[in-house]
Amino acid sequence: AELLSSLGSAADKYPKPEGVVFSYGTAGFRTLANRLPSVVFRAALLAVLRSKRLEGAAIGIMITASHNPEPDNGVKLVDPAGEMLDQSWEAHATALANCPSTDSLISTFTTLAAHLHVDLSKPASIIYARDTRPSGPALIEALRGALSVFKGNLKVVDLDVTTTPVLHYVVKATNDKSGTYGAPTEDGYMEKMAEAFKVLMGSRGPLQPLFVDCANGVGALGLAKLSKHIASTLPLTPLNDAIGTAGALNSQCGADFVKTKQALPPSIASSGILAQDGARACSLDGDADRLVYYYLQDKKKFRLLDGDKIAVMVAMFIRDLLKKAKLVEGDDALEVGAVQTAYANGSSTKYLNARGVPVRCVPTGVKYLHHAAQNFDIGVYFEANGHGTVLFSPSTISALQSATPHSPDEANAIKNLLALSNLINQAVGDALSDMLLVEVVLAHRGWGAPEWDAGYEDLPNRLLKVEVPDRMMFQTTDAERKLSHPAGLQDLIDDAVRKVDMGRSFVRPSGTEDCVRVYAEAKTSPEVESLASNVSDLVK
Ligand code: 16G
Ligand code: ZN
Repeated sequence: AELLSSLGSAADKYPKPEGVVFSYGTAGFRTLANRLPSVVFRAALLAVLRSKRLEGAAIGIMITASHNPEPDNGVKLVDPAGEMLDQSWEAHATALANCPSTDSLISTFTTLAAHLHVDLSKPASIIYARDTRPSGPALIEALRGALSVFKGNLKVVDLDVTTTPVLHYVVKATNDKSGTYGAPTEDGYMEKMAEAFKVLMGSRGPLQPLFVDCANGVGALGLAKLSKHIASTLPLTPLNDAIGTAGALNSQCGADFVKTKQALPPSIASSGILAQDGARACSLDGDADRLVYYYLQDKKKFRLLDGDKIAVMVAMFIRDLLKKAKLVEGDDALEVGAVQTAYANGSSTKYLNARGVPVRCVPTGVKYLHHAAQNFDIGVYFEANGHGTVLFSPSTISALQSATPHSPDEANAIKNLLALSNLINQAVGDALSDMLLVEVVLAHRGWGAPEWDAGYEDLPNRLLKVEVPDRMMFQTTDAERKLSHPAGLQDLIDDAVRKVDMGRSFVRPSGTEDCVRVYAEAKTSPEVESLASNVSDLVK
């Protein structure tokens, strides 16, 4: 009763804006920041409920809107293993966020606690962080307002301004009972990555400096910290690191800009730095969980090395290490598999299939990829947009730890595989960790960006946004590759696809914007343009 009355007075400070319907989507709640204080307050309440339900395991809360424009913000919850919030709890988040009044909030909170068998007297533990958005501090106030209701029985860790993957890591490390995952701090994470990077690099390097576009976001801070540990092997040159400049975040730069525009950020184009011999660059997004690479072919032509290119290169590298470790045949064989979405370029899927790497296709959104990747001994997952990581199953780790090598080469391969499992974030994709991974593979192969790029040629592709009266009319099946509704539409799309060489196209409702997305690929650019516009016309 005391709890509910302090909940009431705290909640009164953060009324729900009228006429807005909130929904916990693929990446939590995300919208204009000024609509979000009540949502953050309520998301924090749910985080406390979840922690109490899980015997006080630490739950993470991240305030970020990733690659969205600066006026947006968002909130998402992180489960104890460092993964996205369990899907069955998303509806509870949505229910709390949409309560119209304090009274209905209190009753929904009470009902939820009862339904979910939460003992409110249990301890709870919350870890939170935010990105660099100017709206962050006000939302953190709302979050603290909710936490203050549970005083005494609540352990709180404030990570202040940091990247999304750092928060996921700290949550996972905090809950790791064995204490072997790493120190549960940002420094602990940087040290763990740097250590593994050094093992993998051995006597290689120093490498040519890497240009890193930080999207004018929080990745700039993470990059600077990481740089201190590894600069002697991999010199890093930050670009677009103006975190204090109003309006700069994700504007004309960052991974999303580069991937959607398939072009250099104007600031990088005009600087001419990529015309230097062997120059390569990468872009992070606004919370540093997406990464794409690029370079100029013959110092002129922009060439994108996206999530698919990363996945293919990394999967083949790991497979080769497994071969060297003599772990691809027999009873103790370990399998590396890849998980993609329908957006993966057809050429990447074909490349992996042709080399015997199993590929699974799942719906868009990290949570689907992550879970599918857990079914492989070593699961490589990347969305084409640069979200991704590589998961080593617990039994794979113990198999590697207990393997008996019969030669120095085998021993070396095993050591490198274990170091990879430490370098790569096991909780969620991290642009900084993925960047080190790419650099390690390039260094081992003795490749620059052009050699990496030469593996396969992307099919020309096009992604269009179509505004429709009701995007929920569009229902998908077969991992979003086909429409089940509206009836008959898929047949028309199939007809359009048949008209072009090597055509592929699909339509899905966006999980983050009020529109449907049309993807098309085909053998030539003119064919892909016509396919994309034909399918868009069918959808309108
Ligand atoms: C979210 C997803 C991202 C996905 C994107 C698709 C997470 C953490 N993020 O940002 O993986 O690519 O949505 O957006 O899952 P869309 O549904 O608007 O196409
Ligand atoms: Zn992001």
